Amino acid sequence: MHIFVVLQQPNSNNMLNLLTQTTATTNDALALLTGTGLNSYVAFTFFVGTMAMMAASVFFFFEMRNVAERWRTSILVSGLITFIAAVHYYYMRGFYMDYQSSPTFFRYVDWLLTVPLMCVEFYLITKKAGAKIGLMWKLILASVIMLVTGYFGETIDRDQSVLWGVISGLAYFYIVYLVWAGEVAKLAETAGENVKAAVRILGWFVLVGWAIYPVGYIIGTPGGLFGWNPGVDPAFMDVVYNIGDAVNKIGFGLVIYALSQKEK
Ligand SMILES: *C/C=C(C)/C=C/C=C(C)/C=C/C1=C(C)CCCC1(C)C
Repeated sequence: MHIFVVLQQPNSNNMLNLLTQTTATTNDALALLTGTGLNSYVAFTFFVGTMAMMAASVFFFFEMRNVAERWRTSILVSGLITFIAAVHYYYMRGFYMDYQSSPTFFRYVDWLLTVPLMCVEFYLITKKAGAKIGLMWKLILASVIMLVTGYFGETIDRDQSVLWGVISGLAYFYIVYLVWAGEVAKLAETAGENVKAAVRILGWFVLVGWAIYPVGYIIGTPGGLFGWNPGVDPAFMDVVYNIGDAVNKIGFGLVIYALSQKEK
């Protein structure tokens, strides 16, 4: 698609011209990618993010054969998380190249599909210790409430963004609670050293890795937090999200993969 944008530049009338010229107009996309401004970092991290998510998906899907049968679903879900993100990143990357902006909408669609799946992972790895299906639904419901209310506050009902943010935050802390002290933590306690250690690391992902999103929400809210607004460029938050997403989604899956290797 972007190639066509370049092809249709008025000064690229013939193929030879197109192949040999290096005028500024044909190099807009390249300049965006290789430049040093904040926009360039966003564009670049969209590219690398897309590739990383794709590579991780291939890895998880192929490694499903190499893990014990009882871990296969967990590894499949890890692959689905990065695969869904890869498709979104591919699209968001293209959108950014065309418009140098990254609508909040796409990120939320991605989150709405991937975050509940990450929550399902907690159920899957504690299942053998007796986790009930009800725990899975609690985690899914909390994550959906967190994201839908967050979306309302960030786009539809901006005036009430503090209220929506608080509701969303409560659902978030409920997930943190389940993982650190509630049902998930208790089940992990009886599931053996490896599962316990993995749940602990995944708990850090939820507590620290996921915290970049509410921080971005607060920074992007007019008036910020209690009237304090650091005035951060949205492009900066895009770079943070692009790097954070890769760590949160690929890293999360790798912790589960490592667990499956220890528990052959
Ligand atoms: C791969 C994507 C992930 C792990 C996204 C996670 C997103 C969140 C934990 C978002 C949380 C939010 C709040 C806790 C309050 C403000 C609104 C949100 C949705 C940004």
